[in-house]
Amino acid sequence: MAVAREATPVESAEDVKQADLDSEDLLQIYRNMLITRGIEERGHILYRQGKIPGSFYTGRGNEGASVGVATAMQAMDVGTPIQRDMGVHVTRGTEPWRIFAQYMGRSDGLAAGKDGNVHMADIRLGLIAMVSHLPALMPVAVGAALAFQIRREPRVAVAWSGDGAMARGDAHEAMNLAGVRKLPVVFIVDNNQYAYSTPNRLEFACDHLADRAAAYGFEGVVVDGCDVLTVYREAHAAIEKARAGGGPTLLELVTLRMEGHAVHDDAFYVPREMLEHWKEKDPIERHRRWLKESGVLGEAVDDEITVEVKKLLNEAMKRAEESPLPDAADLDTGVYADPEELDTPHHR
Ligand SMILES: Cc1ncc(C[n+]2csc(CCOP(=O)(O)OP(=O)(O)O)c2C)c(N)n1
Repeated sequence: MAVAREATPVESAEDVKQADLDSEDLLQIYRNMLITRGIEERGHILYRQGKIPGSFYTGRGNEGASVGVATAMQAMDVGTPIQRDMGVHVTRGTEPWRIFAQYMGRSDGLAAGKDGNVHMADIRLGLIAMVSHLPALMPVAVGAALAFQIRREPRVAVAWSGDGAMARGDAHEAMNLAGVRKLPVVFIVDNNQYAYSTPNRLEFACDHLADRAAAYGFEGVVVDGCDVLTVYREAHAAIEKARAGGGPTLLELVTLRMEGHAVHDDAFYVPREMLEHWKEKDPIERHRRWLKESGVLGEAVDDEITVEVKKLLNEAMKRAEESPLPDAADLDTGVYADPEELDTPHHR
C-alpha cells in the first residue's frame, strides 16, 4: 500500500510563482542542466581517448533531479551528492575545468589526483566528497544536521542515496536518528530504477521507497525526477521546512538510469522499450519545451546559451589538460587535517 504523497507536477505560471522562481532562475536551471550533460558527454570522449584513468560514471537522465535540488539549497547548506549528481557540483559553482582535471587525475582536480572520477567535492561550496561505500554519506549528513541543531545554526543538510543503497543499514540508522531528533536534514533518493543490474522489484517490497518515511516519523514524497520544476518546488519546501524546525523529509526522485552503471557496462539488462519510453521524458528537453511554451526562452537566446555552454566546456577541457599531474612529494598533503584546522570550537 502506497503511503507517500505523490507530488503534482508544476505546470502553470501560477505554479512557478508559487515555486518562487523568476525568468533568470529558470534560464540558469536550463544552463546548469546543459553544462552537467555537456561535462559528462565530453567525459565519455576523454575516456575513449584514454585520458581518464579508472572508470567513468554519468548521471544522464538525472540532470533535472540533481540541478533541481541544488537550486533549492542555500549557500550555507551542505550536501553529500553521489555518483549521479554532477548537477549538484555544477549548480553549487564547481568550475567545469576543475571537474575535467579531476577526471584526468590532475593536480587541479578536486581531489588533486588522490581519488578518481565522482569521488570529489569542494568543501568550500558546502559539499562533502563521497567515499565508495554506499550509502555511507547519509549518516555523515545527519551528523552535520545534528551539529547545526546543537549550534542553533539555521542550516540544512541534504543527504543523497541511490535506490539500491537504501537497502543498507546506514540508511536506516540515518533516517531513524534524524526522525527521533527532528534534525534539519532532507533525504534525497535518486531512484533511477536500477542498482547496477538489479531492478527495483528485487530491491524493495513496498510500493515506493518514500513510503518508508512514515515509519521514521516524517513525510515521504514521490516526485517525477525528470521534471526539474517539480523537483525544485518539493526540495525547496522540504529544505525550508527543515530550516524552520519541522524535521526531515524523504524525497524519492524517480528517473531511469539512461546509461550503464559505468562506462564498461552497456546495460543490456534494461529493456530497450523502457529506455525508449524514458528517452521521451528527457529532463533537459522537457524543461526547454516548457521554457519555450511559457515564452521565457526564444530561439535566439537558446542558441546563445548553447554556444556559450559549448565554449565554456571546450575551454575547460583545454585548461584541464594543461594542469600538471600531481607531484609525488604532495602525496600526503590534504590527507590528514592540520592541528590548526582542528582548532575550531566544534573540535575542542
Ligand atoms: C557497500 C557497497 N557495496 C557495493 C558497492 C558497489 N557499488 C557501487 S554503486 C552500486 C550500485 C548502487 O545502486 P544505487 O544505489 O541504486 O545507485 P545507482 O548507481 O543505480 O545510481 C554498487 C553495488 C559500494 N560502492 N558500496
